[in-house]
Amino acid sequence: MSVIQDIKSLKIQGAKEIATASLRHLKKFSRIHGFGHEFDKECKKLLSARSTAVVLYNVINELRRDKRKETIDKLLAELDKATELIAATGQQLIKRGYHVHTHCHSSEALAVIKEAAKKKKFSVIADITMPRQQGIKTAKELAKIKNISVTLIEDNAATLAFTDPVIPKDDIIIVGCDAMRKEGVINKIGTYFLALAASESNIPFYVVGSKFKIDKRKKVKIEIRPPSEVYKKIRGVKIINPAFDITPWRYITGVVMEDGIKKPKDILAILR
Ligand code: RUB
Repeated sequence: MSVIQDIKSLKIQGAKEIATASLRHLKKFSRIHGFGHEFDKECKKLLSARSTAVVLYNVINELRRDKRKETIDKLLAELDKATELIAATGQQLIKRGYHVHTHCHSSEALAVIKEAAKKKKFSVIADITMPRQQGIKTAKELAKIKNISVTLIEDNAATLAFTDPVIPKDDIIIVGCDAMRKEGVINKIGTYFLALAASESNIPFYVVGSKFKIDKRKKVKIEIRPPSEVYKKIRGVKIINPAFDITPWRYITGVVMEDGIKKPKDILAILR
């Protein structure tokens, strides 16, 4: 299978992973085809595979300004360094004994959680994340980490994690993001609902994202995925399957970035 197919099928998922897998692919591609017309065409194909997340767009833009193997290497190193810095900063949000709630599978949110687990014992509540259930990947990955106990819940049970003793009560919600825009934070479908519910119960809601998630594109298209991911064909019924939603900034407590924990107004200032 090609990298593009792996991205489309979600075998490779998450904004950062899509960008790093694409950069690695472009490095190999350029060895055979160089950095000319074929390379540009390959970049376009990669960009259209999953167009909502902005990381790939931002790195390809930088690469287009300086098309060299060294630029690819520099971008790959920067992406990894960003995660390392984010993890070091974000881990302080998680206190010993906390119940940390997360949605979908975000490598950057998980980096924060894993870093915190190096020194503290706590629990993580993972939403299953319908329809593609990326939460299972999150739960399995975190279950291997010493100091973390993991609970997997169905997305619609999330509000019970604010109020009900059956599910550990949330102390904090930490999610990743696909893009930070002036309208809000784009992340996996269901994030907005979670943020709304968190705000109702005064649970702090944090987003994790590197500078590569800053989205200055004029417009963004929310990816619509195949209806079959939601349900098989039903005669006379239209099925719509949007992959992401946009959480308005007023529901976000803070954003963990490489250089610290920012307030929504700080991000809006960067975006201006
Ligand atoms: C993944 C998703 C992740 C962000 C951030 O959606 O919404 O929260 O992409 O991920 P999908 P990361 O599974 O549809 O790609 O922190 O790894 O960049």
